[in-house]
Amino acid sequence: MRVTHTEVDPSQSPAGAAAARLGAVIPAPVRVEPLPGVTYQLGPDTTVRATPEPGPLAVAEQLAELLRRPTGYALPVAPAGVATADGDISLLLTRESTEPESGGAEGYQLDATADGIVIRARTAAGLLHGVQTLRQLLPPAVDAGDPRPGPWLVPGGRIVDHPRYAYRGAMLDVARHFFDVPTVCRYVDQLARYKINHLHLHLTDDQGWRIGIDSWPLLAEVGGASQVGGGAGGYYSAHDYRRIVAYAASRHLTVVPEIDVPGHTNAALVAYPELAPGGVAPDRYAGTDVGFSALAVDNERTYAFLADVFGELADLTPGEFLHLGGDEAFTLPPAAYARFVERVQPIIAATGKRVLGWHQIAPAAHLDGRVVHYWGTTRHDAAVADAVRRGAQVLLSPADRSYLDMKYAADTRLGKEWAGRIEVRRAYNWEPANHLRDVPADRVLGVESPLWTETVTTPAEIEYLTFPRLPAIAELGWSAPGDRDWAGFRTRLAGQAPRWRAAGITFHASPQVPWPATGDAPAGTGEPAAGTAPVGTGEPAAETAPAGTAPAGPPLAGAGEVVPGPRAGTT
Ligand code: TNX
Repeated sequence: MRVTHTEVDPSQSPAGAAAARLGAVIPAPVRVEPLPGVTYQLGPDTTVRATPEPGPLAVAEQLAELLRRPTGYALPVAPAGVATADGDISLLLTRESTEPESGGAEGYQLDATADGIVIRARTAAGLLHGVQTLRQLLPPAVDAGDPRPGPWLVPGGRIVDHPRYAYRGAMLDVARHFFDVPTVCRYVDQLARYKINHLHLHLTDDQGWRIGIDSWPLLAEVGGASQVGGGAGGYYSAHDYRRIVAYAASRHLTVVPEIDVPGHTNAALVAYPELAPGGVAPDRYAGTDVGFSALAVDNERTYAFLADVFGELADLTPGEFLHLGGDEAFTLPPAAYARFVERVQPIIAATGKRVLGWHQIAPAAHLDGRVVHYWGTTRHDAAVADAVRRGAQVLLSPADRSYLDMKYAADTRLGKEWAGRIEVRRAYNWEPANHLRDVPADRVLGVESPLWTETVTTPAEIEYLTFPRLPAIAELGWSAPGDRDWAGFRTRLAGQAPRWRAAGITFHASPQVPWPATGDAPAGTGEPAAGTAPVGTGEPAAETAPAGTAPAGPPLAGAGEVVPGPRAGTT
């Protein structure tokens, strides 16, 4: 981030401190220009104004809804351009580009003066990213679900910002343990704070099939009724899934659904033994091994099945990608596996979607638009490099950097260790553009942090593994290398803790971060105790919204984000 005009000593005045805060944003913005001595104050008469179109008005309503509870102000939403008063917040769609032509359409410009806040962007997504920045510029109490005293000050200045990568993702494995719609929506809100724009849902695995498919009803009804450890499991009906898609869309995240084939299919084979090699039904599986299951890849019925499944999923999914999994099909010889992938890729393309698959699909024939999802731990992969030479793009989730299910340290209770332990500095200190040798920078589509859930059962556990590593990966996806450094990041990260506490977000109090002292926090890293009961979160608005519409209110900010149980501690 370039910060200009920093001649004010922040310790000398509240306004100076406010100016210093202008750059205290994650992901680091492209350009930050403080206006020393200038401060905006949100007040009881503030109106949130927006260009009178559905997208901007929806973003304005979200912002107002977020701010009403902590401030206690009415914060009406009104169209921009009429009777604008001093002190208003305006969200304006503009034709003018706030970013380079190649930068996509998600950029924004935020201007804070004593007279008001103006966020300009070319798209509603850009406006929402500007709103997320504005939230971080307000005091941490803005994240509280109950009334707080204020004052609600924003440092004066201008931020001009746009993302580095078009794809900034997070994956939630809802197959190993099932998570209900409110929990997924809560996660969406947490991801949106850090300008993540894709939610990858790992919908199927050996332990459970989580999406209702009309033409093969037993997949969900039978295949969904299990999970790791033997619990009841669950699945999303098409209606549930649409609610997740609509909620994510209201936060400008695109859902990327994954049906993992040909391996990781035990639950599907329990439901439909005809798809199993030899037609033999396997037992249900509630353990955590991988690689033992596979579809009957030489059976034509398998491809009719896949055409039905991906066809229905494509109809439910507005986003451009369908993820076919493709990892760890250890029982298949390479040639049979490649033949399978070469049959499935065109099935997905025929639905009008782009193919995304774990990088084991790399050796298969190229198909226009396909993306290989790298999850390895080495800096070179000959098959991936070759797939890129043949036209593929790469999505980066190196397991030793971006996997949210790896333990932080030896004493982390949750998580695994096969890709090493990942403290937040390790998650942050790598460079996507040159991570893989022989993969040119311009073939990298973006980055994603996957959360596998073999060891994860509650929202608090999801959060503990997600924070603070997700913000690190989010910054790699958004901010250019010249705008990033660990020393600055850890300081900005420390500033997020009071916000997470106010919002009730559980996090790992990493010893690598200079968290502010709170006085009331318990010692330790904040890891939830084993056996902590699943948390009943507030019912989100998404629950009540009709399918296919963007729900109005943010259920999960403020009070709805409060998670009872152990709070994160400080170091
Ligand atoms: C590997 S990463 C897997 C998953 C496991 C994960 C656990 C990948 C594509 N496959 O099946 O859940 O490790 O860390």
